[in-house]
Amino acid sequence: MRRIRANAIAILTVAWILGTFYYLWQDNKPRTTASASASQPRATGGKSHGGKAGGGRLELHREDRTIPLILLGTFDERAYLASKQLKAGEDPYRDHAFNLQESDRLGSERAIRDTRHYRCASITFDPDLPSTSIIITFHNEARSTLLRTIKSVLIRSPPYLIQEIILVDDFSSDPEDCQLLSQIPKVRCLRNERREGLIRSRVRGASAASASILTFLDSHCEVNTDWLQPMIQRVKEDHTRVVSPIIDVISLDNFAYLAASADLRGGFDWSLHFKWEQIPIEQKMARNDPTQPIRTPVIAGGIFVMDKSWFNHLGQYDIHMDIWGGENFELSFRVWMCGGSLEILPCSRVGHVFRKRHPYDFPEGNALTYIKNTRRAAEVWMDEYKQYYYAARPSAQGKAFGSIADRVALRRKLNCNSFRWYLENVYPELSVTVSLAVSSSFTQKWTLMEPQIRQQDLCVAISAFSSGSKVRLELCNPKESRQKWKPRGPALQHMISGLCLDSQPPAGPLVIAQCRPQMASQSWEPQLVT
Ligand code: LR7
Ligand code: MN
Repeated sequence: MRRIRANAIAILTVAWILGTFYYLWQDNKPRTTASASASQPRATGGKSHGGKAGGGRLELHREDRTIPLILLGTFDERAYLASKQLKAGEDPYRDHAFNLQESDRLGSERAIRDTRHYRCASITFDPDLPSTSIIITFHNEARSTLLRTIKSVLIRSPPYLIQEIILVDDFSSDPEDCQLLSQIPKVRCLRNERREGLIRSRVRGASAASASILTFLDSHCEVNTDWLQPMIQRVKEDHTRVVSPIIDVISLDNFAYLAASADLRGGFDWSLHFKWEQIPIEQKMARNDPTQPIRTPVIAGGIFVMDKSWFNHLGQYDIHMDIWGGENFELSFRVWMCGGSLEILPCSRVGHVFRKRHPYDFPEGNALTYIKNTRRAAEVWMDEYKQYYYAARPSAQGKAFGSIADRVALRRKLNCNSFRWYLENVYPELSVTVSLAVSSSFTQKWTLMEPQIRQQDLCVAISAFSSGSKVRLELCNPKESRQKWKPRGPALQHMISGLCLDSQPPAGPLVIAQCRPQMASQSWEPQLVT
C-alpha cells in the first residue's frame, strides 16, 4: 500500500516538473498571433509578463544580460518617483484611468517579452541609419509610466540613433514632472504656457527637433527589442513613407505586456471612429513573409516615424485642432492623398497602455472637441463623401469648426488626389449603406461599394441609356458598365449615361433621369455602416 502511494507521488512529481518546463518553453517560443477587430488590438498569449507569473522570471534572466547600464546623469530616479506615489486609501485609477499602484510597483525598467515574429531577429539594417528626435507630449502623465517610456527608449534603442528625447509638457499641474527629467542625458523639456492639446504640442516638439527624422510616442509606452531600426530603415529608403509599429497592449489593470495580433491594420467608419480591422483576405493570402510591411488606410495616431522635411512639406498638423482626436485621420488622408504612404511594420513593436476613458478634462467638452476636429478633417479632405460623415454623425451639423481656409489652400498647393481616389486605391473596403426608398412604406438597404450598388450578389443596373428607363437587379459583374455608379451630392449618378437614380413616381419603379440632386426623389439617405 505504502509502495503504491510512493510511486504515485513520484509520478506526480515528474509530471509536475515536465509540466513546468513545457509551460516555460511555450512562453518563450516566438509566437505569431491571430484575429481581432476592436478598439484595442486584441492581445494574445494571455499570460502575465508583468514579472508576477513564474513564466516571466525566465525572461528577466535572459534579458538582464543584454540591458546595458545607462547613465541617468544627475537625475535622482528614486526621489522623482517617491514624491508622487499613490497614498494609502486612494483610488489607484482615479487620476490616470489605469492602475497607478501597479505601475509604481513595477519600477522604471523591466524586461518584457520580445513579441516579434522570430524571423524579425535575423533582419539586418543599414549601418548608417540616420538618427531621430523622439517627441513625447503629455498632460499630467503618471511619473512612473512617463519615466518607463523614456527609459525603455534609452535601453532598447542603439544609442547613436537617439539624437534627443523632446518632452512637451502640455501645461501639467506640476512643472517638475518634466523639468526633473531633463537631467537625464539627451532628454529636453519644453513646457507649454497654457494647455494646447496634443496636436499643437507635437508641432511644437517637431519644430524644436534637431534630427532629420521624427519619432512620436505617447507618454505611457514601452518600446520593445529593436523597435526603432525597422522604422528608420523604411523611412530612409523612401522619405514619403510614414511608418508605425504594431502596438502591443499594456494592461491598464496589472500592466502585463501582451502581444497584439500581427494581422491588423487601421480602419474607420464614416463617423470617423478609429478601429483595428483584419487585413483584407486577398492581401493576407499574398503575404508569404510575415516580416513585410502592412499597408494601412489610417494610423492609430500616437506612435509613428516620419521624415522631418516630409512632415513640414505636408503641412505638419492642422493646428486648429484642439486637445485630442481626429488628427490621425487628417494626417492619414493627407499622407496618402498627397503622395505618401502609411504602413505598419510587424518587426517593430511598442507597448501602449490602452485606456477606457480620458483621465484629463477637455475645456470645450469631449464631444464638441472631437466633432470640431473630425469636422475639420472631413471638410478639408473628404470632398462629396463628407455627406456620409454627417449622416453617421448627425450631431456634427451646425457645430463650430473654425476657418479651414489655410488647410484648403494647403491641399491645393500640394496638388493632392481626391478622396474618391483614396477610397478606390487605399480603402476600397469602406462601404456606404444607402437606403433606396422605393415606396413610402418600403425601404431597402443597399451598399454603395463604388462603383457598384450592391445587396449581396445583386447589383443595381440600368436597362437602357435613356432618361426614364428602368433600373433592375443583376448579378454583380465588376466589368459591367451598366452597374457603375458614383455619388453626386445626395444623388447616385450612373457613370456612363450621366443620369441619376430617381424614384419618381414614389410608388413606381426606379428609373434613371436627368440629375437634380436637390430633388427628394433623387436623394438617397446614407446610413451608418455597422
Ligand atoms: O491635452 C492633451 N495633451 C497631451 O499632450 C491630451 C493628451 N496629451 C497627450 C497624452 O498625455 C498622451 O501622451 O497625448 C498623448 C495621447 O493621449 P492619450 O494617451 O490620452 O490618447 P489615446 O492613446 O487614447 O489616443 C490615440 O488617439 C489620439 C487621437 O488624438 C492620439 O493620436 C494618440 O496619440 C493615440 N494613441 C495611440 O495611437 C497609441 C495607440 C492607441 C490606439 C488606438
Ligand atoms: Mn495613449
